[in-house]
Amino acid sequence: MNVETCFTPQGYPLFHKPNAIVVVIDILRATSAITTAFYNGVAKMIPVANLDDAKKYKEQGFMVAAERNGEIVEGYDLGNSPFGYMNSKVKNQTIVITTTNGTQAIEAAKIADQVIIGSFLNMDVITKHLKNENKDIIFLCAGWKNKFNLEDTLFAGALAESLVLKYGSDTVCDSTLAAIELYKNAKHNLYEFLGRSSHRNRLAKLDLERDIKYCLTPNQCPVIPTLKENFLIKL
Ligand code: 3SL
Repeated sequence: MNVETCFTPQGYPLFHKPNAIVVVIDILRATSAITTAFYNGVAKMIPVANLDDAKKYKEQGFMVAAERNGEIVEGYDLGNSPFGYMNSKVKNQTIVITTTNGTQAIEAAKIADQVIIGSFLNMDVITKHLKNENKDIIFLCAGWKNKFNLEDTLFAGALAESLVLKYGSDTVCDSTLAAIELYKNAKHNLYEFLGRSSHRNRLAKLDLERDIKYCLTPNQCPVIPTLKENFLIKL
């Protein structure tokens, strides 16, 4: 098992290996919101990278979640808060989703054999799945507008640490080693560690501290969303 970490969607082509499992990571908040959605009974999600495609789905009558720069895009049904999915209205629905970075990362990974959605909320089930599959792994961090971010890297480090500690690994690339070291420094208080990070502050200004705390709490939603063709479904 070879464990690599790619810090931005744009970098993904450098890492792509057809048979590897790609774990898409956007802790604040897209992959946390998607994980929460499936845990609360959403049947299917259709991730789209741009607002034009989201608009077409909206015109066809789909329920659409649209977020840009942390805020719900006017005219859409949901934004990107996990709490928006803790509602019986979403049960058994197919929901289209577009977000600033998370859905760009999913789009970049679409060419892989297996794409799964990772967050602290489903950390242990993801770790077990990766172990059982025993394939090469690429952690694909959504980052922020194709730049590095701290929270996605911390989660890549958390997963890598638990895989390597529990099960060993053949190769770990330098970016994964860096992610593990960061996580070791942060794990005692992730929220505090992220205190000066850009996206935590961006969301705090939007009064979304509650979302941040929730997204950093492990194992609240033991489900694995996975991409099948253009849909996300529960594995
Ligand atoms: O970048 C994204 O895709 C979003 O997760 C950003 S936000 O947390 O909704 O602001």
